[in-house]
Amino acid sequence: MSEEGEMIDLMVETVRRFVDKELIPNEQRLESEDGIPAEIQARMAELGLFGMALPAAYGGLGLSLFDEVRIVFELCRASPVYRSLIGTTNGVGGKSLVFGGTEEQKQRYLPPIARGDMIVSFCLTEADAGSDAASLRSSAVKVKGGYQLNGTKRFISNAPEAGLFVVMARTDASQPGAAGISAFLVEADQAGLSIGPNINKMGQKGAHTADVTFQDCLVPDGALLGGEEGTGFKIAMKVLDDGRIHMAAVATGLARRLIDEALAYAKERHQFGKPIAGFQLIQAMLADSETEHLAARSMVERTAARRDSGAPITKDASCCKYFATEALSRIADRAVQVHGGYGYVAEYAVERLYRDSRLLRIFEGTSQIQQLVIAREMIAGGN
Ligand code: COS
Repeated sequence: MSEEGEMIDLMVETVRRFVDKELIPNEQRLESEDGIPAEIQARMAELGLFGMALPAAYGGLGLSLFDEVRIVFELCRASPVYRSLIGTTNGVGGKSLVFGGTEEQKQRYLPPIARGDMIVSFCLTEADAGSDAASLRSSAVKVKGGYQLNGTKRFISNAPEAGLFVVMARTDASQPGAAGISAFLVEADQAGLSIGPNINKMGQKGAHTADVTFQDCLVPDGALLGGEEGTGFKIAMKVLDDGRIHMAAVATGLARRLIDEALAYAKERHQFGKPIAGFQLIQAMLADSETEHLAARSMVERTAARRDSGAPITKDASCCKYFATEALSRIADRAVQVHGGYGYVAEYAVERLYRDSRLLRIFEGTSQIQQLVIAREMIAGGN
């Protein structure tokens, strides 16, 4: 095996131990302390997790997408709240800079992001522009020396922690669709930027989501991502392609955990004089979940490897996210079912993970948007 292969294997093993020894035992604290304890965040930074997908030239680990998903499979056996904090630095936020930033922008922002010193948030969604992202109405009007931003972004992950916001706003009011949208890099302390209260979600408590408002927020010309107007939407779609594979890997990791919880419980819980794992109706649920997990993992690994080889993967990225997150919901439901009444009470992890799982079929493109992308690409004869 190559030196690089050995290094990745070692990192996967290190993350596996970290998950079992530190992340899973501290899961209850995420909700009670409403956030990730500082010492765990520091350890995540030490392991390089904030910059694992960012290029080594800017201080990241420079992992391929294939290696990234291997790490994510392990990491997401623990509460997805941990992943959430590094999700936007390695994903939609950080990769916007990698794919679309100028050299100067990359040099300025990527190193602190990779170190875990600067969280990035990705601001695309608005109250009236969710699935129809290209209809967004936030504006960026050209003024002397920069742009003036106005508008409110909704459901922004990690907004309270963020040091930098990648903001999609319309620079050309005469273009109502994608072509009029540009991306901006807005630092958190910029006058005119304000963060709303943390939104009380069904699950993933401890991962923060808030609205971000820009009111006459003046940013310099250098804040325009890539230095070119009209490219914002395409950059967003490109980072979402990778993001959807990453999210499918999150679903796969979480599915593994739920199956492990269900299996362990089925072996220890006795009814009718024997462990319930001995009953075929329980076995059927375990087998269906294991099969779906293997299918999801195989799809993710194949698509990540194809993406690394430079193949177009828009369709397959959506297939992965669609299948893996829908499978996760079925697997989470079965895990609760195997636990019976205990699956419905808060002391058991499956109750929390069931709620956490539900978000995956919604964010970074709903299942219905994935279906739409898949069918569109099929009809257009795409990848
Ligand atoms: N990669 C690169 N470019 C892409 C792309 C991709 N994956 N997908 C679309 N584009 C380009 C198109 O080629 C088109 O460019 P041209 O006009 O030069 O041909 C432009 O972007 C607009 O694309 P399209 O016409 O397909 O846009 P639509 O408004 O029809 O919307 C969907 C496309 C629905 C797929 C998009 O709005 C979407 O993904 N919505 C969900 C948003 C989402 O995931 N939100 C989650 C929150 S953000 S974490």
